[in-house]
Amino acid sequence: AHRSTALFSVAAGKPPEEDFSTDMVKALSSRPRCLSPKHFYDEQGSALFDRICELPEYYPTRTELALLQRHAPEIAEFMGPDAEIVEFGAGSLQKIRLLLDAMDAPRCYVPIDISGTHLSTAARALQHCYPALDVHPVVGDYTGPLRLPAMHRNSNRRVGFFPGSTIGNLCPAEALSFLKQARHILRGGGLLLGVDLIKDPAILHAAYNDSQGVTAAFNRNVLSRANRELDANFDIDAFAHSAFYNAPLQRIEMHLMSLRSQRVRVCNQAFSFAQGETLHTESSYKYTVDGLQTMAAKTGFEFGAVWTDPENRFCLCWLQV
Ligand code: AVJ
Repeated sequence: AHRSTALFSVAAGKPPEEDFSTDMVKALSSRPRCLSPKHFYDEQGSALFDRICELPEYYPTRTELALLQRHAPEIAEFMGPDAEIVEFGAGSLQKIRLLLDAMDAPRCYVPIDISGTHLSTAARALQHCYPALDVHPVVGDYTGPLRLPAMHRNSNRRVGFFPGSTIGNLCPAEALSFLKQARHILRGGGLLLGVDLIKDPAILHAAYNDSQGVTAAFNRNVLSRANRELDANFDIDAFAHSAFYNAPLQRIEMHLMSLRSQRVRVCNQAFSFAQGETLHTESSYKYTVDGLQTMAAKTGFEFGAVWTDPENRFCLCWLQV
């Protein structure tokens, strides 16, 4: 029988929309101005991100999919039979299919994502393809304290999946505390982590400055979202997409740069931008395999296996609890 995927458990913390208004006002009030990249993902932002994943310059998604495809049997061994899988930042639920197809009787799948409508649509589609799997979507921010549904009764272990180099959105200290929390939740299992690797800055630059301008539209959408949800009056064309590799900090930074001096209204408050002033909208940290190993060791995880592509662009690793 098909189970209903319409009911969500909500992760602890504020609803995403309320969080957006608080964070945006805070970002505009402080210097430097910095907003969490989680606010990119309203419905339109999630759709734009799905388009980014298909861009010729954006290599991470297709590289990781190839790694998953190629090593799924080995990964499935690590995950073990009768597992419950928790995915952090699950998005469109495409990658998990490669694992589900290789796994022995996966019992339950708990995708967590901040983009509620997008998640609900994707969860319904997945449930339809895997009728025996208990799909239990959770809407919310998984970097805060989490309230997960109790472990599935027919499952004996809980494993995690954190693909897409989403961990790169966390600064190193936040990444550490996320991994510590994950390790606590995943008692008895392990975590499959997908991470983008440090490489030729020209390749990184192209991935965040695509020729079709989809990444620019994705970045600017956070201002459109403010206009839609926060009664803001951003002149979207007066902000330029800026993305560059910050080598000392080993991260891509995305900013929105004011092209002229201007004033904007957000939530009934006025803010001014000088020409060239930016709103920092995202950091995307890049790692080395050694760096990941060191980080994992600090959190108590055991490094089980590492898989990389021939060009060393991306890596998947299994962290044993
Ligand atoms: C979802 C954080 C992995 O940093 O590559 C893609 C988001 N931003 N293009 C990334 C993103 C601009 C993406 N992550």
